[in-house]
Amino acid sequence: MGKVTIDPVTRVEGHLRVSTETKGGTIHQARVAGEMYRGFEQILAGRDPLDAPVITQRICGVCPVSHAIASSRCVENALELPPPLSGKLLRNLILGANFLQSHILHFYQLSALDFLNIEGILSLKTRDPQLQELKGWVVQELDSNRILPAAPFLPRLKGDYPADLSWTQNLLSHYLQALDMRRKAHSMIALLGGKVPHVASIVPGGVTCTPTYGELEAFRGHLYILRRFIESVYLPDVMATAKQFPDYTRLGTGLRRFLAFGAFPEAEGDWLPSGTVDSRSFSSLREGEIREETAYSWYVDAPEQETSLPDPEKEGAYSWIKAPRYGGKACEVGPLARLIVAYHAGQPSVKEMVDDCMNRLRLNHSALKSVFGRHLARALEAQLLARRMEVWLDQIDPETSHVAEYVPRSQGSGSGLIEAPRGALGHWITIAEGRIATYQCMVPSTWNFSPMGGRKDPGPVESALLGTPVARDSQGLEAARVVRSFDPCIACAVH
Ligand code: NFE
Repeated sequence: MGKVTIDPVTRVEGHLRVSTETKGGTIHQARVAGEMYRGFEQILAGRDPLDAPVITQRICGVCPVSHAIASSRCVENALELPPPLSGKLLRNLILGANFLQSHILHFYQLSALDFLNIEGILSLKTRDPQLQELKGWVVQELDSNRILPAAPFLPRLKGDYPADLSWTQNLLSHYLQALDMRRKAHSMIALLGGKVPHVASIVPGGVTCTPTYGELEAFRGHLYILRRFIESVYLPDVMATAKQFPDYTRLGTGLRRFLAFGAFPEAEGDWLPSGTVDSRSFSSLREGEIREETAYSWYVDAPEQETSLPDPEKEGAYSWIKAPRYGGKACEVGPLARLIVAYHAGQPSVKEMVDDCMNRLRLNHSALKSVFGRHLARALEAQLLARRMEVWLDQIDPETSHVAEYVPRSQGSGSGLIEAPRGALGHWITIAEGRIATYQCMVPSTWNFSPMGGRKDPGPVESALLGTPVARDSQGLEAARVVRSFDPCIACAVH
């Protein structure tokens, strides 16, 4: 029996601990824990409901757009302020740009370092100028005899990094290019929403920006470059990396139960559908099935009313993350869940794209439920989304109003269910006497990184870690690859 704890998991926002126990060379028990309480729901009580989208954006610097939209939607439902179609389409463009930057960030800056043979690159002796430049990133040369490793490339966990140095060099060379692409995505958000992470234009009732034709064309120019990068660099890089690590197209399977809230409204309904898939069977979403459990979380138990009152001394608890359940069951959320729900709901463009990708990789569709399935789902979604954003852009009429007229109301209650880059996101509000009475957020990483629920049932990441083979002298790299495939954001998960 061996134990490996990663604390903190690096290259994530927030504080995440992963503890594993191994028996016979594989992980047979895993616990994931969020380690810092925040209390946004308490901060919101008593405030003006129109301030909720501004305050909840501060939950996270990676996905403020998603919180702004979920928050605006719950206030809109509570105060009966439905946004016009053009407001929804502008939000789609702002959120879409946030998805693109988030997925690119996740693969290149957050995940790729778990796979790249950096030491192999340093051992190469050729004078190739590109190689010399790459070496310059990963070490700081003091003089000809002494070198210092440079973060974030070195030092790193020991592991089975591949011998293929031409693939390594190629992927590493895209690291900086990816940073530039992310900057373009942020510029797109700035054109319609304000400088990230303070997206000012998303309000209950719609979007307050009034983009000119010139600004829409500037947005289109960035989008074109991003789409080309996704199609010709990002997706091919993910597919090539999956080929280097065939084991990880089988590992990290997890629950096989998927949930999506639906995303990107159009005139005829959501472009990406909502629903659940359990054992390949699709069902429509029923909001009443969503609950948060707290049996192993440091919160006061109050089964009939959602609560976020902290209880740091709670016996048996091990995480500041709560345990959302759908119909009493843990569910995986995120790009893979969106893809699988859309596939089983019969969305034709998703089906065609997934079938083509799996054929090209010569992999069965079951390989999607894996570490590389999640990476592929992100890249495929980015490709599909970048193409769809061009359609939304064509539908924007700068001459029309993008926001509903505000009619004051002093009470109501409502929910705002959307998809954030990392998965299903819900905000719920009740308003009394013009102030927020209660506010709840259920966030993608809360679903995926949940601790055990009331039936001692493990959360999605805890399940996905089970059965992962680990090296005898493992420092946790195998577990880190599984964990990171879910794209953790613990700032969001705990909020
Ligand atoms: Ni802090 Fe977020 C996304 C939201 S995740 S990054 O995507 O909502 O849990």
